[in-house]
Amino acid sequence: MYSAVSDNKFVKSNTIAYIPASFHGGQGKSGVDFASKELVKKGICSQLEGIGYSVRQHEDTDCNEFKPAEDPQIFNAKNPIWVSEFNKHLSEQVATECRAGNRTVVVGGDHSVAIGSINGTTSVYGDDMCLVWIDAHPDIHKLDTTESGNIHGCPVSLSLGIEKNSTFGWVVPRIKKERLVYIGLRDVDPKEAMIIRENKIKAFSMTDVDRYGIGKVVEMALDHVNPNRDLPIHLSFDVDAMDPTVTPATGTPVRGGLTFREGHYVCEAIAETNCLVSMDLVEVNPFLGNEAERDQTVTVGCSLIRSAFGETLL
Ligand SMILES: [Mn+2]
Repeated sequence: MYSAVSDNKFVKSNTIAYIPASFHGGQGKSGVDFASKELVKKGICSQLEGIGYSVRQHEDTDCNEFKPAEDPQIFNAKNPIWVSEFNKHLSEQVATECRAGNRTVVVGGDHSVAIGSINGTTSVYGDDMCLVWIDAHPDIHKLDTTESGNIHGCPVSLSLGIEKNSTFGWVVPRIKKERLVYIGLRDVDPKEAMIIRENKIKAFSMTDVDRYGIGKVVEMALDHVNPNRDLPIHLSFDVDAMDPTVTPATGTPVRGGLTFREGHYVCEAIAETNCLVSMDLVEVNPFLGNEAERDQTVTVGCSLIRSAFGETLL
């Protein structure tokens, strides 16, 4: 039987832990917390079994259990305690699976869930882990630079330690600046652009995708963070990296994104490194758009995950 399970350099088990991160408090639109259930309904777990994995499906967590009675803003940043407490729980879930030697796929939820997902994986894989961030936005705001106040725009700065705050005191910022790379950027706030430049973070915008083609961009990105392809990779994939014609049901769509094939190619090329140990798939919002748009976005979410875990066209 066909199997996509590769000879991974870090993970020996063929188990993937499917971990719902049904959380919407990192931004203002409800619905994103229902995405994980929709991917399950679409058959993501049986699809992964179909390509050779054994899937451990975690139960959905009710994010309201983590909502405090009082949650004052930090500067503009909204729901800081809620975001922190949900992610602390998620981090422990992810760490337990990584420690057991399993791959993890965290399905959001908004992109703030990367805080817990990354803290969990790096607590096991250490500070040489590479972070490949596929997104229209860099999500590298500090709590005092975000104008929207939505913490889904801040997970990168918390994971790198560019932002430190006692509310997120449990987060250990293990990702090194030189181990982070972006692909797909096209909506960058001036203050974020300044943080990227000051910290000399490698970023490939859509202009680079146009200029070099996606194949060359992914190769350059991996050469930067993982030149010998011997370090573990965490892939954090925001579906708004894709063009809105491909994944319309998402909270902050930006035109001019990755095509269907470009997005899948990124996942396929990362799978080929045999270094991928964990992934986030975030910002699918099944409350947005019409029925066909929602269905299409969920379907593409499933196929991006399959590609990252080794499904190939031939
Ligand atoms: Mn994002």
